[in-house]
Amino acid sequence: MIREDALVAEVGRRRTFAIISHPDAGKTTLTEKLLLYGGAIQTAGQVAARRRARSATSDWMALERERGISITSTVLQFPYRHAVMNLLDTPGHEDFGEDTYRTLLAADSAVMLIDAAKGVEPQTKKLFAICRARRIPLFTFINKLDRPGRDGLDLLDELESVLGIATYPMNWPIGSGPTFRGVYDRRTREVHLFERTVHGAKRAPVRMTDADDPALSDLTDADSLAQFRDEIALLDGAGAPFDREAFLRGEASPVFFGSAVTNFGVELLLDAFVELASPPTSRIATVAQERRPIPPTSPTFSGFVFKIQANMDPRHRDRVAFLRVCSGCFERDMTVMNMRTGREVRLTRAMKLFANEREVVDTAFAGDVVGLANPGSFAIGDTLCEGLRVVYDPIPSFTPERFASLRNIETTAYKAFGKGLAQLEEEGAIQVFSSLGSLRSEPILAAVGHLQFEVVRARLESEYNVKTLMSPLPYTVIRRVQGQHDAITTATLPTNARLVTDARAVPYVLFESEWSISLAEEWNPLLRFAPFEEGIV
Ligand SMILES: Nc1nc2c(ncn2[C@@H]2O[C@H](COP(=O)(O)OP(=O)(O)OP(=O)(O)O)[C@@H](O)[C@H]2O)c(=O)[nH]1
Ligand SMILES: [Mg+2]
Repeated sequence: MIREDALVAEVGRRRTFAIISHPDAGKTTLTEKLLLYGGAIQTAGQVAARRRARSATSDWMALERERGISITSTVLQFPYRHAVMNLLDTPGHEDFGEDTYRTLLAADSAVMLIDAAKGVEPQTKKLFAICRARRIPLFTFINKLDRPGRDGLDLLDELESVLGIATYPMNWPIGSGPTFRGVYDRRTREVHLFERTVHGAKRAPVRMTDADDPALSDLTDADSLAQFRDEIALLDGAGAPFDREAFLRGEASPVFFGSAVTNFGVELLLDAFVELASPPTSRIATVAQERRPIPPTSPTFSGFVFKIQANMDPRHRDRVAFLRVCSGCFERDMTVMNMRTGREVRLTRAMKLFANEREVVDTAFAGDVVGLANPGSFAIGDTLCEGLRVVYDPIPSFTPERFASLRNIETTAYKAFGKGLAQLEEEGAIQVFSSLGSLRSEPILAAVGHLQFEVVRARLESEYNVKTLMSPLPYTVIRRVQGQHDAITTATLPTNARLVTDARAVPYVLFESEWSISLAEEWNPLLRFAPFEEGIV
């Protein structure tokens, strides 16, 4: 077993964080540049790459590369200075919000991206609310400064008024769009001047001068310089110093300005991040029916599965469970208890993850994310532990709002169809129901957003070689039916409602409207039509 001081030192080096925002603000681009500055990759791949250019590391799925959007969250582990970074790139699109939500549960802090031209967008608000509820420390990166954007002060004002978080600009831009020349670091009072490099693929040259350096006037026009100096005077005059405690409580966010695509400001963000972001902290778990915090440096290992992904590596075509280590030290070959199944599992095949690349891992510490080969032993939300029996809170499923039936076109491929659908359901990419009582009927897929359906069809075809036909169904509401088995199977339902079950034979009813639910309630007084998921944050 690892010595206590060694464990404390290892945990203290961990920085586990998610990058979040509304779609297209530049999360994957920033991820790529963080990897570049972290020395984890040599050349940054372009998002929405032109032909032959390398694609972004974290958008590894064929469909992501085709469409230039992130569909699934990605884990990238790399060392930076004294720290070990566990970076989680998340998809911004709300249809994939459940995956982003689960990934945020594994993070200790987050970097929120804001498009300088657009400000606080709807999906950013939703993700912010999740961070706020969990009091996750939040960094803000205002991106795309190379393009004409909104005024810095105006953006800060919006962050404060719309999100209700205090802001503290760590650096400040000089000019914007075509006149953007760099950023001024308010702590060191240095000006970092950046130059564009071809496609932003190499390290940006950085030169420093004094803030009052008259050379500044040679670099930018008089108007931009005057505005910059006025704004700095205003910020300095406003006074309050950066409050690290408020930041750690999730109440104040340090703000950075930059342009991920051209590398502006990325290194400054990374350096401040390593210094300010907190290492893993205690997490609440249930121990013998009692809720209590489990410190990350507790000597016994524990963690939970927050994500499952099949077919990440076309050479292996296996399923990987993503485990967030919450306490202690993980060792390969260790035997742990899966608290859901009550079974002991030996963790023989564990890997360090770098997007879809993997490497055998022998040890990992609280804060790390480890990939476990998953031949069906793990499900999302499972707690694994050694010694002390702890259970981390279950991960709720989002309530689906869209439904469709799915047909396998080539009946010969029925085995692959069943397997593909089961594995994608296990990932939480989709939920699958079947009509009660009719074994041979087509499966009914349920999702929060339409894009999930498209992804499932495309992945069934590319990963399982199964062609399918999908027909949308008119249902919009799902309710869990509670009551006696016989009363459920003989329930009188409105003609446009349908009784279905999930893979564990739990009965649900699909309705087209709330009004239809009232009818069902009236006709079946012995049954309860409960919300799909009770108690989601
Ligand atoms: N001009 C400019 N464009 C940028 C910058 N950063 C990213 N982009 C572009 O914005 C688009 C979206 O970038 P992504 O990094 O894929 O955005 P994302 O936030 O990961 O998007 P989703 O994962 O789909 O939510 C791409 O075309 C990028 O090249 C920037 O600093 N300046
Ligand atoms: Mg992305």
